[in-house]
Amino acid sequence: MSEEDQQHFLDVMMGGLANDDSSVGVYATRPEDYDIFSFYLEPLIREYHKIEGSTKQEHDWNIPVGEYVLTKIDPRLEKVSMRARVARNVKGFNLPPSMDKAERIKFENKMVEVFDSFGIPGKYHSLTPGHKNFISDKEADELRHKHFLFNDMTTDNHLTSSGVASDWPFGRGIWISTDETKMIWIGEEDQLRIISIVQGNDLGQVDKSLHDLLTGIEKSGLQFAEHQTYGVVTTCPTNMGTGKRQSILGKFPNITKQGTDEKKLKDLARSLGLQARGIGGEHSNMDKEGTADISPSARFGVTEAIVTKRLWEGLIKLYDLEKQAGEGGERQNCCIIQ
Ligand code: DAR
Repeated sequence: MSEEDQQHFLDVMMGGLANDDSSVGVYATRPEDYDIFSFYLEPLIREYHKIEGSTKQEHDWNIPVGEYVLTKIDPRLEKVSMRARVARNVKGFNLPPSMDKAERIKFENKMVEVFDSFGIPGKYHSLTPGHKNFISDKEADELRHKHFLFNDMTTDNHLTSSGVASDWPFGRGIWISTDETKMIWIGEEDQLRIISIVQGNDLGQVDKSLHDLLTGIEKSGLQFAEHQTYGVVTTCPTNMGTGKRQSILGKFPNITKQGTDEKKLKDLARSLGLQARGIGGEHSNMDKEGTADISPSARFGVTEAIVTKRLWEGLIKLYDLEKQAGEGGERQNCCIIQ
């Protein structure tokens, strides 16, 4: 291994070496890391994503509209905050952990050109001092209050120790569509987080909105880094495959005992192949109504359509458990999917 690769291997490990609470403890620094360091990363990926034997990531965006409708679970679920996002990294650039300030700014400016041409009305807000679209801390906090903009990355030890947050806030920003249902983070954990947030009850609608945005970006000619086996290349191996996370903000006051027992909801969610997080996403807390961000755990070895199906099926079970917890009892086995 060359000295340069030895340094990159150490950089890949830094997040885990510096944070005892790491789950996988690695962040790739370049797309080629997944091949150069496959002796270490392949077993880790297969273990994390529970992949046995040979598998090749497939993509499928054929997701029905009008089928996964939350009011079928409970008529009160009429207006729910539904989110879907994909992580993407563009060929020809390093991954965020090893970008320097100049590369981060170059990437941001490349994306501004895309926003000016991809035909979806919206506005780019830059955190880069001196950028023509620069926004103040007050304006940035207003976008954070709406749960649009990501937090100050230097407040997350995983991101600072791994280099993901280096040169903050240069090369960071967010593009938001005029109707505020589509947005693109620039320079967070991945170069791009392509996001749709829809207030409603049809999971398929979020996917359509997200896929329209993704297609718009692809039409600009940008090529995303893909691995021949693992699919979409992402900074963290946990996001490999589809890079897709789909979630809703749901209320579970009974299971969480008004937000005092988050672990109960997290454990139940995990048993259903779901992940329960706080309302501000990873490493945040739920509120007194037990509001949590619920998403499927699987990202890799499943298609985009399966991710949505798993969310739907998991939610049916989770809301049934919430109803049982409200009735004071907890049946041993869960509901049958109709
Ligand atoms: N610091 C990583 C995070 C793992 C999953 N979350 C991500 N990628 N945002 C860890 O190993 O804990």
